[in-house]
Amino acid sequence: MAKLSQATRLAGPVDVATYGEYRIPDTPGPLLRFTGRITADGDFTARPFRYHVYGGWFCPWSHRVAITRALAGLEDIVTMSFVDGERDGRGWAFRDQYGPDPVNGFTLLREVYEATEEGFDGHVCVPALWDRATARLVSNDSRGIGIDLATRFGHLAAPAVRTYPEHLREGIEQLDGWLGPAVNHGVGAAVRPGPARDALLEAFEQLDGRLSRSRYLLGEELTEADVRLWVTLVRYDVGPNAGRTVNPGLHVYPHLWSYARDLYTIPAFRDTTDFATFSRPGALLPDWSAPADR
Ligand SMILES: N[C@@H](CCC(=O)N[C@@H](CS)C(=O)NCC(=O)O)C(=O)O
Repeated sequence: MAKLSQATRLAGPVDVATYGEYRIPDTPGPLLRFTGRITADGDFTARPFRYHVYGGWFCPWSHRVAITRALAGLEDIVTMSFVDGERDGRGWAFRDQYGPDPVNGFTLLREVYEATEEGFDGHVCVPALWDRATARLVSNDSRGIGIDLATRFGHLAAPAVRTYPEHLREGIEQLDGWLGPAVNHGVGAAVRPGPARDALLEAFEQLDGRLSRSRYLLGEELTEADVRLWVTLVRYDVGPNAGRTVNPGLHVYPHLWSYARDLYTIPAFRDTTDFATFSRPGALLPDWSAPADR
């Protein structure tokens, strides 16, 4: 077979006139259909170069996986690529800026899902973990992907940080039960006055107190809990709070704000962050490089 040129493996420009606006499918049933896990001896085991993460620079859930992958020292072991930040009715696609699909050569992310399940009619989202060995998606659930990258590859890489250590798992998931709804999922609705805004600002207040007493959320060890929170914090003042409608900015919580900047000094966080991909036009970017003093 002739080798396809790069151009034939790109989706072509976003074309809403032809393909319409992207619509989240309203198919009944769970939207996250792939929830496979990497285990020590099951169908999906940890091997070098076996897995690929399809991500999006704009996407906080992909960002979590990108940070965890870097902290786990897996950049050469689990590959990752990025879809374009714009979409039409065809959904996420591979275009010039972040390049083609390096694994399958597909032009649309939808094809990755369809290659796994014929006629797939669910949610075509990033992040998604692909298995080269069985040629299928393992998971499109960022939580499971993050935990597996953090815990299953220790024999293949030297992690900079173990982000999901056993003794802190309960604390990490407990925090998630609170911060998931109040912050990560609540921040969008907080642009309007109401319970979501109250819960978000109350959470920020409490986090500020907590972070005045410890460097990270669960003490002196950086964990998945920090990764999960941070991807929302870094988007806050240029995304949902770009018009400063929710509050004057993250800086009104001095400990939370210096904690967020402290994390930004770590390459796994800094190098996986591209503000342009998630900033509203004209949004004022706070000084993330100001010394964190922690
Ligand atoms: N709960 C999913 C959420 C992932 C998600 O919402 N991804 C967005 C981009 S940030 C997406 O691809 N959405 C596709 C869609 O809306 O159909 C996870 O944690 O992995």
